[in-house]
Amino acid sequence: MPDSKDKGKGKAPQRPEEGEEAEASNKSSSNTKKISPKMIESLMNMNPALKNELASMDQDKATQLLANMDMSQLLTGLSLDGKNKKDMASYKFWQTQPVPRFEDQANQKAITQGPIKIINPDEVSRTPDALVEGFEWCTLDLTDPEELKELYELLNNHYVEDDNAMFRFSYSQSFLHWALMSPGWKKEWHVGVRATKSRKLVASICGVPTEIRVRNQKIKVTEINFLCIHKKLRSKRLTPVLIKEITRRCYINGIFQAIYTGGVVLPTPVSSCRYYHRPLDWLKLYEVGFSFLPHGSTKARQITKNQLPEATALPGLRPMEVKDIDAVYDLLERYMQRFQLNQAFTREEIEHWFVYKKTEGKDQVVWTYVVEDPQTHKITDFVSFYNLESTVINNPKHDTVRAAYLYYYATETAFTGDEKALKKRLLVLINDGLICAKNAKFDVFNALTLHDNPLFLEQLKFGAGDGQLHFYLYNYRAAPVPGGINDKNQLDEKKMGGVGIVML
Ligand code: MYA
Repeated sequence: MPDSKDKGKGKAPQRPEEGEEAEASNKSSSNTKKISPKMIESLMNMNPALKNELASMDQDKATQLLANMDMSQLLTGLSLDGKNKKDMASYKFWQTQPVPRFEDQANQKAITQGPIKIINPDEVSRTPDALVEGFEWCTLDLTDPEELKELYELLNNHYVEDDNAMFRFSYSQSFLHWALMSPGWKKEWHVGVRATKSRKLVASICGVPTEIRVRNQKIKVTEINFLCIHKKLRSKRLTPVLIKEITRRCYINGIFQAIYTGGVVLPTPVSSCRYYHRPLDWLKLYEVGFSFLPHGSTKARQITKNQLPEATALPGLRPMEVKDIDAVYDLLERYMQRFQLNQAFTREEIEHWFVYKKTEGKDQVVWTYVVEDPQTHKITDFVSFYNLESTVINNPKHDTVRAAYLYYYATETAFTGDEKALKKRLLVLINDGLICAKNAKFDVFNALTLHDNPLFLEQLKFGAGDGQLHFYLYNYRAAPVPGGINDKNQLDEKKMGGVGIVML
């Protein structure tokens, strides 16, 4: 089954684990015992240190050893020698960067939170490093529809795919506009590389400014995304050059920290979450090879199992409007503070990220629904999701899968201190989100194990995916933050309260 490949973001369509649904009642057994050959292959790609060590062993011995390691070891770059030795040496570039080393992060008691390196912007070079002959730097002007289209085309052909090259993310131009021109955005942080002769855009790395809180410390950061290299230019060490260039451009602008995510294990995740998938159109997902028919089930049974009511349940649920901005801002701000790592939104950002304004020629990217109490007219809850389609590669029947990704949500019930009531409320609120997504013709609803999601994922029939998403901070040290999963990569309500940020 596809997985977050070594270069992937862990976000391309990830199929629910084979047999997961059939085994739903047996969740307490260790996942590592059921590890499939494909999963082993993906894990190896995510853990080069382990891969090197296993290369010299025969397959049976390697499989046996893997079965005895737990998922967190496999995912965080631990090697096999039993001394928890982690292999920084294999990261030739990352070992030179101001990021925590694996061994620092394991020694949680010694972690003093804060910047790793103090940067003096006056000492930062005013010119980029040279690129290899035939290529040159460019700054993308995404307000120019032509340049937006160029980035769209680069990503559409070369961005994150699943391991079996069955699906590739297809960020729409409207999506890129939304994601990369948020309040305070800077043109210089939309970095490209062009082939000098043909002028063709062959690589990108982008950032937008925002503020996050790490255990109540507010930090100005750049959110880095859309690192992409044309397939023909892979494995030429262009990535470090791109990362150094965007770092230089951030430093010059007085930003010394960044946040980013990836499916690949790098030094060193501050948190890791797992993907979950809720089929909305099970038959289509089956036809494109995303969903399996669990052993002993039938197509009809799967369709029935995943059916949703047509009407939402919460009285007062309606699309968010401009007039709701203050109420959502206030509610989300309080809700966010319940998580160790969260986004400190401004009012302007709330408007940008959540309010859909119909514009001619632009596809809808974000759907936000508020719950307005019919009596008090107070906004008591909200839920949002965004649209990220994937191209289906080489399928005779379908070209795209329309995936809704759970974005931010919040409810007043969270502040009652009653955990059971919170769970009950979220089951209804998120189920209403599923219904809205189904009515908006989405095929699947994806969510990570962040926020309070472990409270509802299984009951709402989300299946565990094989994709992992790691969260990273650049030039900032912080003790690990729980990601809603335990050492066996299973949902764990005791591991909530960590990640409160959703990265696109
Ligand atoms: S994650 C999405 C990444 N994009 C894709 O997966 C799209 C499809 N794949 C590709 O385009 C290429 O395969 C990429 C690698 C570009 C991923 N993040 O050039 P190389 C390291 C960071 O020969 P290639 C997103 O957008 C690798 O470990 N590093 O490799 C967030 C090795 O270093 P080391 C990565 O395969 C991005 C080196 O690159 C990643 O041709 C956040 C090899 O370079 C990765 N996803 O191309 C970036 N993948 O020797 C960090 C590989 O040490 C931002 N590598 O092992 C940091 C903050 C910067 C701003 C700071 C401001 C203060």
